[in-house]
Amino acid sequence: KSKGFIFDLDGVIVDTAKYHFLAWKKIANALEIDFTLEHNELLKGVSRVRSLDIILELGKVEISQEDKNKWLIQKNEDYLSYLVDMNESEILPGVMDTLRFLKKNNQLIALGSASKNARPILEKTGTLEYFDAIVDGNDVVNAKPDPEVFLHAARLLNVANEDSIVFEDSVAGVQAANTANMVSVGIGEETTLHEAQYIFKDFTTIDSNFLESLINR
Ligand code: G16
Ligand code: MG
Repeated sequence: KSKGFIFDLDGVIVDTAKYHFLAWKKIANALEIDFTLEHNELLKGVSRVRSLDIILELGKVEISQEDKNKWLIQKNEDYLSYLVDMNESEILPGVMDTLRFLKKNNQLIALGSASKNARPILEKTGTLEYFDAIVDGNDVVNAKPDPEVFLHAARLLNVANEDSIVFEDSVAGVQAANTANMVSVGIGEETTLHEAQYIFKDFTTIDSNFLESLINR
């Protein structure tokens, strides 16, 4: 029987985390708020609206809802400007091999992303066809660390939560996977993602033996 492999998007399939960072940094600077790469970890996997609130909290700055909406629009316009020329070269190393291996072994694949820009990114990178189900920021009410996005994905794949494996680069996403009783595989640094059941630096260090062990567990 097939397992459900659920992939986060930003920072797992594509290297868009750097574009989110640049777009947020511009806004933080405009608001005279110090914003470092370390602060940025707090934003990974977190919704756009919540991300702005976190930045404002960091700077102890309060602004009106009207101004928030203005910055949210600007953030997305700036972010989208980085995606205009996006193509398959932005797929992170080892990801395609993993997707192909899972497909070849008749496994189910879903996207579980907080982003509202997920579909165009999958289209531009030519990865859309690998996904049996897509759940993104347009489909869920509660953002990670709430498990809603992954629970929804498993339901669409028609697999049990226990038979689902989540690949995540964010702390919030790892927590969401754990709460959902799914296998959490952190992609990134051990120091940041220590709550994950397994941690790999990137997909080039995930071999077919490991994937087979997940399929047969
Ligand atoms: C991503 C990023 C977050 C971003 C969120 C919303 O989630 O990790 O930094 O704030 O999506 O993105 P957008 O502004 O495009 O709707 P994920 O879950 O794919 O890592
Ligand atoms: Mg991510």
